[in-house]
Amino acid sequence: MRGTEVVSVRGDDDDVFSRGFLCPKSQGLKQLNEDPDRLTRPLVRRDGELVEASWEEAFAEVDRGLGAVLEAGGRNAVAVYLGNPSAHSLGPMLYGPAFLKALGSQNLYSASTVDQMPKQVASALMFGTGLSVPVPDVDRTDYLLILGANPLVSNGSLLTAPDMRGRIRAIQERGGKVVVIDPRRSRTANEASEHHFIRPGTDAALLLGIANVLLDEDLSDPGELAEHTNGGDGITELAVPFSPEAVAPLCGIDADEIRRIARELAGADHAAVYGRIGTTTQSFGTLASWAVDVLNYLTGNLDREGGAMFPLAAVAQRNSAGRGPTGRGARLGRWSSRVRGLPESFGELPVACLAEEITTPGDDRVRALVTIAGNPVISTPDAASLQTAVEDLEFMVCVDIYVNETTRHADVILPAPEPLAKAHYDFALYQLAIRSVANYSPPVIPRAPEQPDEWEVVLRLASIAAGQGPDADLEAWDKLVLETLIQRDIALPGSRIEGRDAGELLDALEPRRGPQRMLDFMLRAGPFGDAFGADPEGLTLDKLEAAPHGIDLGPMRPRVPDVLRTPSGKIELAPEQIVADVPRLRTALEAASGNGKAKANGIVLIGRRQLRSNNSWMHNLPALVKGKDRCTVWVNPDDAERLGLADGGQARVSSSAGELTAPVEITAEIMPGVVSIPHGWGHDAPGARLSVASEHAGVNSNLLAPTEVDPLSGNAVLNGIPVEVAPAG
Ligand SMILES: Nc1nc2c(c(=O)[nH]1)N[C@H]1C(S)=C(S)[C@@H](COP(=O)(O)OP(=O)(O)OC[C@H]3O[C@@H](n4cnc5c(=O)[nH]c(N)nc54)[C@H](O)[C@@H]3O)O[C@H]1N2
Ligand SMILES: Nc1nc2c(c(=O)[nH]1)N[C@H]1C(S)=C(S)[C@@H](COP(=O)(O)OP(=O)(O)OC[C@H]3O[C@@H](n4cnc5c(=O)[nH]c(N)nc54)[C@H](O)[C@@H]3O)O[C@H]1N2
Ligand SMILES: [Mo]
Repeated sequence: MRGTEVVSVRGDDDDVFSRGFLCPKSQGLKQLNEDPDRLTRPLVRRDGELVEASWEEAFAEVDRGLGAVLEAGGRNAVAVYLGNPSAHSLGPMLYGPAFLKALGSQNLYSASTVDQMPKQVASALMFGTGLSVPVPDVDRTDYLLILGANPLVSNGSLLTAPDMRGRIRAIQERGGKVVVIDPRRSRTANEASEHHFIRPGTDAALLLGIANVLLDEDLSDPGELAEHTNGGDGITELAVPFSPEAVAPLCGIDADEIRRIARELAGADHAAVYGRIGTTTQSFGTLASWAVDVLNYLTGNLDREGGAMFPLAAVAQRNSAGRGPTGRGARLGRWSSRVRGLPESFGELPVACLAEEITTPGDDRVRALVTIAGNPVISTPDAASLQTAVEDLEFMVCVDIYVNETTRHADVILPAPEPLAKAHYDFALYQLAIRSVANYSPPVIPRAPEQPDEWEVVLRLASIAAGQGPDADLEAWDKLVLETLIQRDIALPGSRIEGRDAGELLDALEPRRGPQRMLDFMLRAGPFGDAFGADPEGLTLDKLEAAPHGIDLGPMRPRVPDVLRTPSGKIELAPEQIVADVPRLRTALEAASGNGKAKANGIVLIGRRQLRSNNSWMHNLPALVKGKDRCTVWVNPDDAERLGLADGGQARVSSSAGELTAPVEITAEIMPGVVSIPHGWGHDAPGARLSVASEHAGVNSNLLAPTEVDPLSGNAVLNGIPVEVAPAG
């Protein structure tokens, strides 16, 4: 920093967790700070144009627009979409729930249903909460089986572990093995000991094939965990039809290889199976997510050092709140989407339903949309339909930093401060981290003049949704949100502040306000906290502020049974809902048997997450888009020849949802029968204000994604989409 100018962005070598490792995207932060397209003043639509307005005018307009829709159509007429950055920003994380509660709409959507919802549903059914996700203990394992993840590019997801390249090399250096299952030879696959192409969407069958071998050859040994588990016997029966010979034609992996992988997995001293977005954004997402942990269990590696373990976070973790092992369990299917009748998960509906909820007439039809840090027009399926649908809305308000493909349709855009101007503590990532870590970063630069903090924007929206108008008493709202949290915690049996006096705790948090006060409370009441005096050595925000490189709280430790929150107090290895979906997988298996060849001729589409992209929104930063255009269709040489495609030529790719044209790259890194297009592109929309991104527009791959979902979780099927590919032009 020089004054308020950002000079450079560097890693912190003394950081207790990252040790200075930085993702290349971090270099974008400086350019984001300088980006003239980044919004610093609200925009309001006047005579069809988005023009600058004061904050007061903007909130008055939101009050008018949302108020009118609420009055005419009721609560469900307003839908909300929470995008990915909102899960990593204190304002929406801490105050978003107050806004949603004030609004009271069942039409809540988020990026979760184009991402990890299947893992959350499987985890909730098996372990009791949606974020009870076992994480591979990569620093102590000897065998890591990775399916559908590319942590060398993504930096690890549902697995917070900086520098996965170094950690993967370390496994191999200590004599261990890393095996990658992916329809593409990814960077991670290149670093691995072994890589197998897999036909997209077939991971659940492969995993059950491995389970079949473990059980058939008597290699399964869950050890002491069996005492804490229901349904273990049921697995044997479920796995019977999935012999390696039966699943091989579907998955495209030889039966002998499947047997060998199963034996090596069982034979390793410490092994972990890890599945990520390739295993969730597919038709059998929940089954695959479940089967990953069935294997961790069968091999005796669940909740064991070097296996797949439950992290313990310093704040906000449901599975360390109160007392285990019994709990309320999964909260799923309490209501359904109006048009297709798809079930809710953890309070939200599948975003694949959003367009039809806007366009289909009837009571409770969505007439207004609030987006917070999301670009659903690019990032969610059947993009063309959603695009048309949002044009049809009566009112739309976006909390965002750009006029992009989604926000260009807004009536009001409320800018958020840039990341460097916000305090940061990553609630979500720490719940999935291979070590318990706490690190708080205060804002490093001041906010733009008059720019409220993001939590203040969210609370004003809450006040408007509650019918209290735009001039909310933020101090009172802030206190109310905090008090609700405190009351819940002191009433919770087994909580570290059970029975304490709320007033006394509030006083102890003085003079902080806003997210800092909330965070201080959560740290202190959390598992490592000072419990407001009970453990003076424990964490407080003061302590974190005095430790700018973070505080390391140790490696993962076994947590069963206390971590469980299922009604039975046991691990549910064969939850009823999941077992009921296995026949659908058997049908796919039977369809592939015998005519595997015919099936393999059909081309399917997968995505390709890129190192210098962050889903759809970092393409306006010159450092991250320079070089040759990256939005290309990858085609295997055999397919290219058969289809008459030339490297550098154009291909027309079409699916049941739509079609697009993009340049071809021929490469043996993609499996025959599979093509790959990265998501997050398509920045040539009229009215968007993305001067750099529009020069590297690319195409939106989600024009091809149909609104099909994994039935258990409502997650969109973004991988394994049947397509036709032909030369264009
Ligand atoms: N085909 C296909 N589609 C995919 C995926 C895929 O693999 N394949 N991946 C999916 C996944 S995993 C995800 S998470 C989603 C992501 O989809 P979304 O959650 O919709 O996220 P983005 O498209 O990245 O858009 C983020 C928005 O937030 C804004 N923004 C950035 N920082 C801030 C901030 O601090 N505050 C506010 N208020 N706004 C901010 C940006 O300008 C942008 O408009 O995409 C999904 N879509
Ligand atoms: N640089 C960068 N980092 C990011 C992001 C980004 O956009 N850019 N996005 C962030 C977000 S929001 C998320 S959710 C995470 C995601 O993190 P990861 O899950 O690691 O994401 P991907 O790199 O997309 O890896 C998914 C892999 O699955 C493969 N795959 C596709 N279909 C199948 C299938 O059916 N079976 C199997 N076995 N594999 C399949 C793909 O080829 C790909 O290699 O990354 C985060 N980190
Ligand atoms: Mo994501």
